[in-house]
Amino acid sequence: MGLKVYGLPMSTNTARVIACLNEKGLEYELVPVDLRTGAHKQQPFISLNPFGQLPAFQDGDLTLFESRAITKYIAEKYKGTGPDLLRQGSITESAIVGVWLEVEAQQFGPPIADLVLEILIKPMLGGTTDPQAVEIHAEKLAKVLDVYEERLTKTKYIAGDHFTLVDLHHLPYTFCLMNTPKASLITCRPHVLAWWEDISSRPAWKKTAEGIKYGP
Ligand code: GS8
Repeated sequence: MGLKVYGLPMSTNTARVIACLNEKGLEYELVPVDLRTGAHKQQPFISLNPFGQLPAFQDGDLTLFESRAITKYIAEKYKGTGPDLLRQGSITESAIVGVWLEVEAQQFGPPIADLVLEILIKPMLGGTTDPQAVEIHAEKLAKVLDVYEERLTKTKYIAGDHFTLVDLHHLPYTFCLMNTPKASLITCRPHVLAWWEDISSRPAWKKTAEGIKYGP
């Protein structure tokens, strides 16, 4: 049985999983889940993810949800294929990957998700952006990016001198941010910008991004 991703290419969390599969050059089947009809809150999808959120993933009899746990599984199972995304050959390098995986999930993820929701998703769904909320989320994200700017003066990628799962996890939301006026949060920081240009020009991400379309 092959690999199955349940989700949508324009869902950031689904795109995180697709980006990982593309880095590893793996074949998979994308099973669309229609958010507009609420299919994610109903059977059969909630048997795959009881929280009713995209994505879910199947590898034979194994069912997973939470995009970051799914990518970690893929990176471990296919460690011999494509880039070494977890640096497991070295205890120290893999510990540093672990640190920055947490930073992406706990520090970077929440403000960028809130910002993208406010600026990009709300208007797409017919709502209105709250400019005050935008500034609050942008300020929180700026503080995280200041740490990244400093870090990237010392290392080429976030967890060291190699592209890892840490960088990959940043791709979907940063891609969304770059389609908004708040792209300036990235472009005004030279090391963050150089890092973004590097990681977003990887063929696996370009292929993933082709599926992401905004607007009607
Ligand atoms: C978040 C999933 C999520 O919010 C993960 O997989 O990383 N921590 C989880 N999914 C959104 C789609 S955007 O990618 C979703 O399903 N939203 C609809 C909802 O929450 O009802």
